Amino acid sequence: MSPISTQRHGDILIVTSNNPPVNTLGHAVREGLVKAIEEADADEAIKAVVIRCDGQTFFAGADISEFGKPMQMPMLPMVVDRIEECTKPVVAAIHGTALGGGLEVALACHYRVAVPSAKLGVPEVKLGLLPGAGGTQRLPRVVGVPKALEMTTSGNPIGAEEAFDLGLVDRLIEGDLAQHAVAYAEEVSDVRPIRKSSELDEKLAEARANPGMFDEFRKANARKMKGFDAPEANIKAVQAAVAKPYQEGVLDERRLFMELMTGTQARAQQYFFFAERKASKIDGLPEDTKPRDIKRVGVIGAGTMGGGISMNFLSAGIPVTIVEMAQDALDRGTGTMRKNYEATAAKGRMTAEEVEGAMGLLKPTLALEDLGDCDLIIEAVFENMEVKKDIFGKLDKIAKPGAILASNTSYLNVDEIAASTSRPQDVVGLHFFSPANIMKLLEVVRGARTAPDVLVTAMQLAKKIRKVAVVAGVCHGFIGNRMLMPRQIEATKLLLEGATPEQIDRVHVEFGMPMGPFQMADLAGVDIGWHRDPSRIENLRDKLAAEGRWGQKKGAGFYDYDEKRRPSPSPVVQTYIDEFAAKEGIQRREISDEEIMERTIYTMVNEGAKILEEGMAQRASDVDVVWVYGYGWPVYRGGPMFWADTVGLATIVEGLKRQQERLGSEFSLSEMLVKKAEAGEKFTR
Ligand code: T1G
Repeated sequence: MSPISTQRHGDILIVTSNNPPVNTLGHAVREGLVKAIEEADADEAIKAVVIRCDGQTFFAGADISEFGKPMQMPMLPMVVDRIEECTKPVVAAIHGTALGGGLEVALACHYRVAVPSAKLGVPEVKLGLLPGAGGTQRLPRVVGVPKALEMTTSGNPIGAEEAFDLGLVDRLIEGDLAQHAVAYAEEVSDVRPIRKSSELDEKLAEARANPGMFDEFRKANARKMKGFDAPEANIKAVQAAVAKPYQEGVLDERRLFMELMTGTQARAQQYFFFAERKASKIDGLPEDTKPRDIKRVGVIGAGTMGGGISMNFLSAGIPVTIVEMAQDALDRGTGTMRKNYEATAAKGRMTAEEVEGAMGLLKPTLALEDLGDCDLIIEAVFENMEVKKDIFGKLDKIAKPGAILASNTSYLNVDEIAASTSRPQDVVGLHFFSPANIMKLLEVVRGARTAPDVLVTAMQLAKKIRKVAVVAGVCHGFIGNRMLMPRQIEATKLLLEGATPEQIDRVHVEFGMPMGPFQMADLAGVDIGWHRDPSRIENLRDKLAAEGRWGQKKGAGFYDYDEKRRPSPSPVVQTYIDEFAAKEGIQRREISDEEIMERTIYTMVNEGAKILEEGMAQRASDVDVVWVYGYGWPVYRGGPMFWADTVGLATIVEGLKRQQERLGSEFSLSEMLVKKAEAGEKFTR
């Protein structure tokens, strides 16, 4: 049974796709669309055509799960050209998200009508690709080059109203979309010549008159596009649309598309598209597990984390009761939240009413007892086990039955925290990443006794507050921070052995990380986790902390900073490094970038493998989701485990063995990693 059906409505042919969940343009849909257009051309009684979709959305693009498999005719470029060649006007009726190939189908239609809530975009760049079915050639002809460049290289959709202003949508429909689309088709059924996007030209004039706009665009977006192949290919394809007629420009598009499609970056980003969605699934839970209803959230602690965490819920319209110990801390915390919202509003990303709306849902208090009506309580206080156990003991008496009790701890043992209550089944870890209102990652730490419905509630709530949640087991540092440890240990040892902070950070930044280990330490705070005793100096970090070199916030850390927080190598720190090296009798030497890679990135992969063999992560792709969303691992490398597969696990094992001596006795190779390497297996395919 084809997902494409046709029906007559007077002299209009209505072509409907019913291909849940998002009407992807799989083979059967493509075949059905061509047949429907042929039916329209063959029958004189048909005066015009409407193409629409059942379900949640208009076509949401090509079927990504078909990529890498043998191509099945008709391919999408042929389908869209066939639609445009139809001898009767074709109208696209758009709702939901017309994305990628979906928007390309709409662009090949001669007219487009949409409901105001619809979104239109070309997210291919997020998959390491470009619109490969004429989109790079038709879109600039309809919306102009500047907008086409922005849409193709960002991958972000625009709303139907903006699309209407740009001329991408011809009419906004209030009411029944199908009915109004048919009426619109009647209106245009005898308009000749039929308007074809591929033949439009006037909106290209601006770029012809100002060819420098492409390089200006490249310069203005260099930072965002750094390391990615696809954005530049999108720009080149749009340039071809300006320089050549459609029939030629589309050949450039196809060549550029195939170059991207066969590259590692596209495979990595397509892998990550599914990895992100798989992370929300928890294996082995009873199918019918229902989430608990979360009407009000309590947050303990109004510091950086508590305030950021609260904002996530307030922005999603969920009321929050926030508790602090002292009025000035409470006022400081709520003041910071308001300031953050106002900064967002100043950037036009929120209205003043929305700011008031969010802050209006906040109930500040000094009384822990006020949390008695909360359905979820999140503790975000000082990272100390005794403090947390004391708080959970109190919560056990205050919280209502069935309330979920969560800790935002980033390292500590959630089972031990749970044991300080009479309801361990209601206890879970919700590890947000700082700044909590910005970072998308949420590690959901599953205690031994955590109930299934608590986990299901956490995953569902994560989606509601626009976080990407990953389930982690109870171990020191869970997934992300646990893999960070070998990296930090080796990076510090490398300093004493002869590398410099800037060399180590450069290797990581060249790899594609947003910053290296020491830049990250200076940003987060060198004093994080410091014992606060300036007389106790056991290592380099103690020394820096004792000297007040706490990082950017103090104008000095591993680097020196000027008033604009621009870093420069610190001779003082180099002296400390030399002193520690001398004290430990370390003969300093020239250290290669390769050794830095092997000792700081290969060791992370090894730790990821241990996390998997201990069952502390459900799947390798979850580890990748943690690192892309929690630490900025370059998505065009897929994540540590996907990347290790592309390098080859045998190469990883070889490199670690080469460093075995320097890694020291506390390092051990993961058995799973060695076994997979020997068997020629992979983590992520
Ligand atoms: N291909 C295959 N499966 C897809 C898919 C796609 N394009 N889009 C969604 N799914 C699956 C998804 O894996 C999930 O499956 C289910 O549908 C619901 O998705 C030639 C080459 C449309 C905004 O990049 O942005 O066209 O987990 O959980 O939150 O130029 O899905 O249920 O088994 O995300 O309501 C371009 C990608 C393709 C759009 C809906 N298009 N999709 O969000 O649901 S490349 C895209 C989305 C292309 C042409 C090029 C979102 C959504 P499961 P979901 P949602």
